[in-house]
Amino acid sequence: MGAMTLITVAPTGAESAKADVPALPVTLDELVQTAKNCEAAGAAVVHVHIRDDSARPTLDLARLRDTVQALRESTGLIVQLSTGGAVTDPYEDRLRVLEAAPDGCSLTCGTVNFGDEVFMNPWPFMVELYRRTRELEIVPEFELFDLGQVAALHRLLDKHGAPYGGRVHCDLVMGVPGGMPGDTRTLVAAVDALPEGATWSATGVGRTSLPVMFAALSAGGHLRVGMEDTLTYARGEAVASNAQLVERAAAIARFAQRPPMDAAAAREFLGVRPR
Ligand code: KMH
Ligand code: ZN
Repeated sequence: MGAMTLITVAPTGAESAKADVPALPVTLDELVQTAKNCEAAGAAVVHVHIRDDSARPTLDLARLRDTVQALRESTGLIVQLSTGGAVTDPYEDRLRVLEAAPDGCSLTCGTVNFGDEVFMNPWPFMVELYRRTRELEIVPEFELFDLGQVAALHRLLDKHGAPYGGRVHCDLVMGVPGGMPGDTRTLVAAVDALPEGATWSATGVGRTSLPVMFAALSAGGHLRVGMEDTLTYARGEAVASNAQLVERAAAIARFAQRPPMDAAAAREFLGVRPR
């Protein structure tokens, strides 16, 4: 079998308001339906942020547990919970996310300016989160918003050993105002700096979505798409649904002779514990 593309969908995020973006999945039913549609379109991983009854971001543990269970019942997707949450979430709440027992979680490798705000990931928090992923057998995905975070990932692995599952998989999050730009030369520099043997996906926020997608495919990487990162499909055209973004990514991956990986193959690829 030739090389395949892991597609992750990040359908919701913590930044957009439902009132501004009606297509954003914010209820459990909307999230589950979105996940099913995205799996059918070629996604293998879902990166999950949830909302409360008022559609505001929450890290409520009972809701997170219900979400993990519902996604497992309705899809074969690998369920990756965000430990980034919203920029206002306290560290303790972000650590507690792991108690919802997802397959995987995000782990951002450093603090970064995030638009007008700051996304805080100080070293002691990273280390404690990493320690808990190993203890609870949850596969971390290392989120890298700039090149300094790549250096911090090396430091984490050098000091604290390999992740649960034995694979190092990273996601380059590019084009955040305050982080690394979403262009090919920066992507190549980041990929060159990754730990030996690491695999990686890339996502370009906003208008960097397509350049980053093409650069990632040409450099042998994998893709993350979704309304967490991208709300405009084309000039002047709002994204209609997360599945629309996954369909486009899957089509481009097929053109590149790197068709989407299904969830079973992705489990093996990421070292995720069998269900
Ligand atoms: N919402 C951002 C502050 C993650 O999910 O781990 C952080 C974020 C990263 O989305
Ligand atoms: Zn996220």
